[in-house]
Amino acid sequence: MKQYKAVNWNEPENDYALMFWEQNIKQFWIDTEYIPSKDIDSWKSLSPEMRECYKKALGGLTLLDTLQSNTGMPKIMDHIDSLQNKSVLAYMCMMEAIHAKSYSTIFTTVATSRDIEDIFNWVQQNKYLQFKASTIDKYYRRLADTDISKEDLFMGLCASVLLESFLFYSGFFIPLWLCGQGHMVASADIIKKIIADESIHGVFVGLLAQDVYKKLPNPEASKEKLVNLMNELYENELKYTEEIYTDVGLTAEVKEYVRYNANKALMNMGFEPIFKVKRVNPIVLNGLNVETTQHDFFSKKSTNYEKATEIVHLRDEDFVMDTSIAV
Ligand code: MN3
Ligand code: MN3
Repeated sequence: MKQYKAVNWNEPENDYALMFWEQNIKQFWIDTEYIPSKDIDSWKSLSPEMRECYKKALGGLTLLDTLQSNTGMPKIMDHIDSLQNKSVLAYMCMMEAIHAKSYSTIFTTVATSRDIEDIFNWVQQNKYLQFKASTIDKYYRRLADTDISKEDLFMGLCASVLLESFLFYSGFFIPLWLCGQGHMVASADIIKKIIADESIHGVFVGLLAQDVYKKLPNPEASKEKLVNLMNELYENELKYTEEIYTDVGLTAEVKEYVRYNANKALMNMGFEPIFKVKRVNPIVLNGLNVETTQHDFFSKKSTNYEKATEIVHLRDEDFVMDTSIAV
């Protein structure tokens, strides 16, 4: 007969669950604490092409957060033995639902009901977005069975890290780029909170993936599958980027940012970077690097946020990566 176990936080199950739990709690926020309506004048000052790009970027982000909340986190949780790690994933799952909702909080202040309807229809019909979602979901669906291979679990965890640390960034580019120049700053406060969360999610799920990787029967073959998946998604990101950024002339810079974050995803899973990155637009990096905000994994709340008690500012080193490694 199955014995049901209760989660006991007084006995550490591993050396990181409590740390991740506490860091997640420190980063807690809800969308309604922010005031994107401050951006209405800024929104009106943007060109129609820029507004279109921004809406599509946020629509795409909404889709990814919906998938992560509804499927990714719950399916992964089913296959994680540590009850404390499960609790961390459950918390992250709840934050994914807040993320998905927060884009609507931005939409409702800048877009008409008709506009909003158009964006959600566009998301449902855009082949690149649908490809992203269905490709990742394919790996999540394999986790629906109780009896899965170690490789299925590894690939499911990797799919999650690719979503968290890589696939979001073609969408994050435009709010950061605008904010770095003083546009849509209030909405960017929300986006930066999401980025801080995705950063910790990618690191945590990446650690879970690394744990499973050590136990794989044929790690090299599994790694090859991961790299193939990454390349498949990368090709799709390039096309998606062209579709939404060509009219605002930012395609080349977004692609560079996509490669930069693809490398970060690989590093979260314990692998070497494979993409050559020359120079990421400093405005986008500066979009994160304002005095009032931090994004990194060990950051506390934004100083814009009343409950902040202790602030760790971003340093330039947070963005430094070795660009000499390339295949
Ligand atoms: Mn999220
Ligand atoms: Mn996430």
